[in-house]
Amino acid sequence: MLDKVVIANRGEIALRILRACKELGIKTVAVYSEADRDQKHVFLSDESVCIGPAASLDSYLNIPAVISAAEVTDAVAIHPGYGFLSENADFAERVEQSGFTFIGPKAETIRLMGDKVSAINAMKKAGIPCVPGSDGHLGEDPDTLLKMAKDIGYPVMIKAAGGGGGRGMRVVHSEASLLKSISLTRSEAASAFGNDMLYMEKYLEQPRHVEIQVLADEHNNVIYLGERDCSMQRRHQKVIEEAPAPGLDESTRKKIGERCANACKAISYRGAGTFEFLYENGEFYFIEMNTRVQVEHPVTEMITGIDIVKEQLRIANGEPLSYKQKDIKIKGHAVECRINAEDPESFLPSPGTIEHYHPPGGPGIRVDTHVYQGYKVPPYYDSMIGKLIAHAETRELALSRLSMALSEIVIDGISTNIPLHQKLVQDPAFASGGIDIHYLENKLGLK
Ligand code: MV4
Repeated sequence: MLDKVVIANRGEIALRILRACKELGIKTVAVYSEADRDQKHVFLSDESVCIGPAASLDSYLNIPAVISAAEVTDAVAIHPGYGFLSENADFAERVEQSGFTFIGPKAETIRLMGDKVSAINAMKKAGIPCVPGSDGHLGEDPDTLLKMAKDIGYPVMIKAAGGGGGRGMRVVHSEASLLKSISLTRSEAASAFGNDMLYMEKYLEQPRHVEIQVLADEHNNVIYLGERDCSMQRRHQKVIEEAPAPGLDESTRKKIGERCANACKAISYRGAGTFEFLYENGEFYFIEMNTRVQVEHPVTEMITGIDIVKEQLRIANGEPLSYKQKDIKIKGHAVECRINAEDPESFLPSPGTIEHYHPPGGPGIRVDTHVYQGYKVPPYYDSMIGKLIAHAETRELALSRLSMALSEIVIDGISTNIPLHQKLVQDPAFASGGIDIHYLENKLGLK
């Protein structure tokens, strides 16, 4: 097994990775910023290295600092978690060039998926259903663009090839605004991503966000672990995720899952990965692929019994997957609430000291968090302070357990979005299952 791993992240995912390493007998190195000396995983790691000041750019995003930490501690591999450097192809490349194992796909795969046009082209070729749209990048000729949009049919969406996760895109409802919208999106993309390449898709009006989790090893074995529905979101930040997706039947799951697994083989994918789809009228439309472990991976772990982070570590060590597709059985239903340190009304961040903390418990309850009584939520990073996950035989019971757990939690001293979650898990439309990606924003707008 890997001897020693650097955990190049912070917060709950750093602790999650640390626990997976410990279970596999792997030594751990925590790297932390000056604002994160009191992180729980720093206390629990075998070694720790301060890699710079609070600002992410000077610490968690500082490639030489992270690689130096691996060098001075004699580590063999680096786990990037999510966010920060996790989908930075240059980082993955430099990690490998420095003689360490990057726990994730090959740098070239990260690069392929980072350019959304090359990702879509690769997926189309590999048999993944995509949104009807432009074949590659948009050119400059106005007549060609107008004809393309007309053929696709309005509304269309203009997206930046260098964007993703909701950045750099625009809906166009009619011919009158097409060319203007393209030039606006192009200049925004140029300044935001340093890449002004664009593409065009049919705009799907009321889709759900359904994503497929896969695991692939270096021996051409690939499995899919079913799907997650992440439609409950606000401004491209997921709020509640669940698995399986309400109303998706076993044959549909098998069909799209097998396609994703085959696509992984076609591109020699390695590691954990997620195919993001829009799901509308029973059809899947690929939009992006994530090459990292995701925030919401626990709901998949709960319904499959598979430890995704341990599998990432085994794969990085060159081992074959611990499971075959026939071993994967979906058991029950899991729902996750992202707990943020923020005002539940204004959504403004609420950093500060946690004066009292009482976690919830009981059957089927999982809490992934790094916080503890006396912990100070710093103002420098993402406001997510943990995740509450409920698992049960049925979706109804999972929601009821979630509701109970939310009412048990005590987090005093800062504001959290727990009151919002309490309303959402009891919301009739959400409770009936299958809301679309606009549901939450519409609900919040109507208040
Ligand atoms: C779309 C779309 C509708 N039609 N593409 C937003 C994030 C990025 N990953 C892709 N996104 C979208 N692409 C077409 N052709 C609607 C969205 C979208 C969205 C997608 C997933 C989850 C939340 C969303 C919120 C708004 C828009």
